Amino acid sequence: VIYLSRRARTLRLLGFAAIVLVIFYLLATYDKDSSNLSNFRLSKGLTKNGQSSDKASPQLVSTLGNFEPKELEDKDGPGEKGAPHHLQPSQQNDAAQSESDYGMNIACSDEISLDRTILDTRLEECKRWDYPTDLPTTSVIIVFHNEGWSVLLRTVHSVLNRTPKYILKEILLVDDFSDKENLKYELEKYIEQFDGTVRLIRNTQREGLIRTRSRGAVEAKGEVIVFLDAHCEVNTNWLPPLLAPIYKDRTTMTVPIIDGIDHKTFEYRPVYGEDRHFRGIFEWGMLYKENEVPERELRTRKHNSEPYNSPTHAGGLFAIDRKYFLEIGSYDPGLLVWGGENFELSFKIWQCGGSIKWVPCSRVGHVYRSFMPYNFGKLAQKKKGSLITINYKRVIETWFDEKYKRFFYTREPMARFLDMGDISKQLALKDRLGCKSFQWYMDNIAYDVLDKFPELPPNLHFGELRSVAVGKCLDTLGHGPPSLMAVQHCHGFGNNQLIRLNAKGQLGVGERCIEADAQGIKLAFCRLGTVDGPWIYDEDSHTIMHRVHKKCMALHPQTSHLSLMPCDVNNAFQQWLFKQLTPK
Ligand code: LR7
Ligand code: MN
Repeated sequence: VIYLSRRARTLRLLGFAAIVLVIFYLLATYDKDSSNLSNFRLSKGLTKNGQSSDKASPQLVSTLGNFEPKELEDKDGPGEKGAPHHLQPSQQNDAAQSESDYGMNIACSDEISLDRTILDTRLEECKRWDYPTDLPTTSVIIVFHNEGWSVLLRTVHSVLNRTPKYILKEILLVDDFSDKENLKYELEKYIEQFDGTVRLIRNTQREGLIRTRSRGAVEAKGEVIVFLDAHCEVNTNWLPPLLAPIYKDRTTMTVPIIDGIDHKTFEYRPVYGEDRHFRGIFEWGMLYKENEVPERELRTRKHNSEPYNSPTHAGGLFAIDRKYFLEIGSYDPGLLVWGGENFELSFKIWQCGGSIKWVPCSRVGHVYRSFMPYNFGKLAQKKKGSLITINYKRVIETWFDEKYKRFFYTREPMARFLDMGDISKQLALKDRLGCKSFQWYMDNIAYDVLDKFPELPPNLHFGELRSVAVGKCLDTLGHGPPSLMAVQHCHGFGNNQLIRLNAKGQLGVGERCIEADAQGIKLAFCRLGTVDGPWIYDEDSHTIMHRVHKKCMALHPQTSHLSLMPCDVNNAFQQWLFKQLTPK
């Protein structure tokens, strides 16, 4: 038996009491919502547990905040202050050529300074935040495939010009197997001037943006990684507001507000006016949507410029703790090229104990292209449409509960037949991280989705809708709403000919609805928040009746115009057959 002096015993007791207190403290501060990821929280990383929250939280001050530039540059020239730039009539050929090569007017961009100024589109209040001064170092990762030179490099310059030096560890350019000549040696030469701050690595085959980003995350050296598309311009003091929430809680991912840069004139335009906040949601075909932030969410904040929770994000632009991103498996490596990865990451983060915040004080401009200028490469020798749907299918099969999977397959009936590959590793990851159900996510985070996109009634029929009289199929012709529907040769691929009739009388194509007015049968926007419609299909006579007008869908024998006519069950021009399709 070891005999302890009274003093030593007291010390031991005190030490013991201290340990008990610490354990008690840890239990008391154990956040139930994120208990599944508590091992992440306690692991070495950016968690600032135990640090006074004053230091970790931004403070609103009465003067200019700590990272604000004291004055903004005032320059004149093409595109300065984000103004639209117009080319001379003689340059229209170059403009047209670059628009068809890149989906944006690179000829216009080429005339604008790489260091151009843009308008500060933030809320006034944003200038008065003091952020923690020991923010984590950051790698800005820009993946690219055949981007225009001046657009790519303006992205780089804007980051260098508008980011505090000691936070910016590096800009990591990841080339996804581009074949444009100037992106080879010339680019390597160009970035030498930045003395290693700008690093370039290259894929040895086309990987697609999703895998290329995951590779960037592995190669990055910063504590936090920020992804940007290769046609962005970051705005004033964009980075500290993205880093602050991550610094406080390393399982938070942050998203800037994305302003628009016009693909023809490069005008920089704020996406929303003052005082309105939006967040990312989705409809059941997994199309990305934005919705005004519900009161319930806004109320949780003290100031209008503070970050707020969002169910998901557009995909391209966000910040996340690097190790956390790798711990949650980065992106599902089974996702190919483009699409769905934003949902995969969002569901994973929320369901497995993390959070996503949109940050009003961080603004980044993005060029929305006129069309996608690249194909999907050898990796994906399938049609673009079905490839993206395969990605969606992997994501919903991994993260949705049965009930919600049904909504997806109702909206995308062909997806049932697509081969999504093996998702057992994703399911194992979900299990290992102890992630919550999709129902939990819908109830607590994405609670505004069902208001906009209610539960979908089952389809009574889906497939192509063929006219008995002429053997042609109902077709949108690829036009957006409002536009007249037509009939075309039946191609069997679905797409613009994939028609659904649900149990509540709604006739739909993709996310759109088919309606009738005096002009004829039309493709229309579905009324937000509704899933019903006026149509009744009679299995015996094969007519499609409009319940309100009590008339039937009819094809004009001579003009092929579609309209409502008094029902005549014996008229072949009013008879329609649904034919179920399988992917070709
Ligand atoms: O095979 C490819 N390899 C690549 O490296 C294809 C693309 N890329 C690069 C490309 O050069 C670009 O830098 O990846 C980046 C994104 O590709 P874009 O710009 O063609 O995508 P997008 O802006 O049309 O689409 C949005 O959705 C994508 C879905 O996978 C990505 O998440 C994009 O990052 C995303 N963009 C945004 O979120 C910006 C806001 C737009 C919106 C809505
Ligand atoms: Mn983009």
